[in-house]
Amino acid sequence: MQTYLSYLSRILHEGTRTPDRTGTGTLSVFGAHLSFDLQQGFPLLTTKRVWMRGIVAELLWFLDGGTNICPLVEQGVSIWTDWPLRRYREATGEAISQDDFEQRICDDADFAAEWGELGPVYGKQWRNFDGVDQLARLVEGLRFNPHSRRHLVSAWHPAQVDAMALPPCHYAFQCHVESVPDGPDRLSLMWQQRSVDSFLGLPFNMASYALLTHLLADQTGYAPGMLHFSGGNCHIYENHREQVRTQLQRTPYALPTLTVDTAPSLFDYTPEHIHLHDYTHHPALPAPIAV
Ligand code: DHF
Ligand code: TMP
Repeated sequence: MQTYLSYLSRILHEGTRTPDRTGTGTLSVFGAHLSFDLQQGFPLLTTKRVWMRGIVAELLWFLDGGTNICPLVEQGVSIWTDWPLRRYREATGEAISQDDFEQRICDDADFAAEWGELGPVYGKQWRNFDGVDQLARLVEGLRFNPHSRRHLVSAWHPAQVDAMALPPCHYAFQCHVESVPDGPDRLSLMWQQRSVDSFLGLPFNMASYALLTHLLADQTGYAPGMLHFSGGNCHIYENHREQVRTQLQRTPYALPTLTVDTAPSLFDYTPEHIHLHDYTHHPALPAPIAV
């Protein structure tokens, strides 16, 4: 995890002050690469608590093709609530609290359909990009044509980005199968991210793509290999600087590990199939999210 801390330190020391859409202000660099060997442990930060239950819920929701916050909210996961909530407040002028908004999303299906929708975001594009189930194709390709260089999934649909609550930040990923002497073949994954909230978003993204690699490996019989991150605009929000400094003073613990119970298909996993072991971490570092 030293690699993540060095990356944060680079943005802090070499980053340029850049205004941004949310009006918060950031320090940013353009272009960064991080690599994690999934054989060395599961890349969940230990220098602060990272909320694995939320990460699992979000990834399974993507795999299910979800684009409405309702199933997340029903599981007590609020990470996507801010955007529909803001839309509702702006459209109605009602000063509704987040709790009341989420309660209505859970209680009233018509309300959820109208106000909980994020548009054609990740889940839609992964499972139904103009009729193509990219994930089903990916699994078939990995099984039957492992050495293909076309194991690519794109969430970036130019004709639909304007209809999304937030255009995809992690907009594509590619898989790769590699033979290893004296062992099972390994499945590696690289994801592309155009915009990177390095303190709040990236720790989730790292763990989410690591988990996806484990699930894909479980479905295809390969062992998890390398995880690569390729970032465009990599930033630290001004109001996260103190938390970043605190984090940089902390000494990482050994990484946790992850095991997965096999499910009949990539689309049948539940949180009960996914087991995180030995997660020791420093205390949580709360920070405001820029909406
Ligand atoms: N906008 C911005 N500005 N940054 C993001 O990282 C971001 N991520 C989105 C949607 N929009 C975004 C989706 N993913 C949190 C983490 C990931 C995420 C959304 C929110 C978050 O708030 N994490 C906190 C609290 C987690 C908890 O409840 O324990 C954290 O401390 O990690
Ligand atoms: P933008 O659309 O103006 O780039 O704002 C999106 C913000 O959300 C930006 O700070 C990056 C952050 N983000 C992540 O870092 N990871 C994610 O998974 C998501 C959805 C957003």
